[in-house]
Amino acid sequence: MHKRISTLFDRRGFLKKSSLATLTTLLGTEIVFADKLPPYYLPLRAEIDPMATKHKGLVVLNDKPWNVETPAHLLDDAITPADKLFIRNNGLLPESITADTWTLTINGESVKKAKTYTLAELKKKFKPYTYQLTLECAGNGRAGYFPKTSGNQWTDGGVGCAEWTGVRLKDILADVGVTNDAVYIGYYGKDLHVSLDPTKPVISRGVPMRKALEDETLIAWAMNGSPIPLVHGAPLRLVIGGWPASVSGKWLHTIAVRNKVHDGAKMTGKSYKLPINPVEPGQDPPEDQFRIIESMPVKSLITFPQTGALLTGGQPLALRGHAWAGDRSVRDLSISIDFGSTWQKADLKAAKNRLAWQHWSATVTFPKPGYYEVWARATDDAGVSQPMVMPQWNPEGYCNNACHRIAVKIG
Ligand SMILES: Nc1nc2c(c(=O)[nH]1)N[C@H]1C(S)=C(S)[C@@H](COP(=O)(O)O)O[C@H]1N2
Ligand SMILES: [Mo]
Repeated sequence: MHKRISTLFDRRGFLKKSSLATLTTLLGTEIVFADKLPPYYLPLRAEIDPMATKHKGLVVLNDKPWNVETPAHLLDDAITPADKLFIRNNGLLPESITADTWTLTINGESVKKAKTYTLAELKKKFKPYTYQLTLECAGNGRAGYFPKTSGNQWTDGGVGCAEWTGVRLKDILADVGVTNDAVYIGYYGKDLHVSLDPTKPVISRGVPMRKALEDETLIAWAMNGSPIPLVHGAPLRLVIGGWPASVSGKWLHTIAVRNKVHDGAKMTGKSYKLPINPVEPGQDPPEDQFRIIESMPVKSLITFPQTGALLTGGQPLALRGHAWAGDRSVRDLSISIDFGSTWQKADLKAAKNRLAWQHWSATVTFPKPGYYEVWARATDDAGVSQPMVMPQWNPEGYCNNACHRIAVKIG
């Protein structure tokens, strides 16, 4: 423990002034008897429990930092409600958020002149837009890879599609003035590294200008018509649908317009990258043989019934769920009840807007009592389908878009 947090203490083991300031900010209040803290003692902190506002059926994969997924059957709503949206934090929640004084700064090598807006100015100066946007963690599905890869073992529930309201990043960038050499944007948020060391960056990712300038790329202050919940990035976040949700920066205070590929935390090394060439499962190629994940692959969920359902024979079963395909749209959703031997087309609806998930429904009839699996398989508008069981293995366990499968027993 001493070693990991040693940067917080001075040589005699007292909390440094800067560490105390960090803690005070984090707690949102003064530590009254700070001068009485024993050497090398780190206050426990009265952390806000993000699970207090969540549906009881969500599954905590990690609480330091919080990583929480939503079982598929709880993703049945057309638009994911706040209490059912997955949580993926890389650091500690910033707890003393003040919407009144919050600002967004646009800076970087490729702006004509850096500019800062208050939240109120953003709301007044630019036209607001509302879009349903699918956010999926690139690590969603990691638990399905064999051999096992390290990281949070997400099954199917690191995804959701909420309705976000805010202003277009492209409108803000036009107001600031971007130079011709702009290549990428990078975000900065107010969360803290788990070590409490304020000099350690948590996550600072971004996207190329072509994605940053899309109509649906929002600087959002509302989710499903209400202020964004703390755990989802209050009071302001970047929301970029269709790409790894790691590019949708929470607790957003700064966007840098870069003249090169953004090199913030978790943009370098192998984070959020896939091998350029297929690798043998278990092999880990050198860093220069990886590429940054951009649009997420085609995928779908069966949200009704819940896996393990016991049904009485004879009646047809109505199934439903959602399908999405990164920057693309989904053109077909098919269902199999015989382990992928034959497929039946589902009724697939168009998306409410670009980058929102699409809803599907289907009715199946089981020939006789017994055990079945229902498999769902989506195909995108470029003709690419989900792999049935496991896609190309990769060392970080990203982008597992294998068909979602549920078990049903007909009695
Ligand atoms: N500032 C900040 N932004 C962040 C993260 C974070 O840890 N800190 N996590 C990212 C990752 S990896 C994901 S998958 C999404 C999760 O968004 P959610 O928790 O609102 O579902 O937020 C992204 N934005
Ligand atoms: Mo993520």
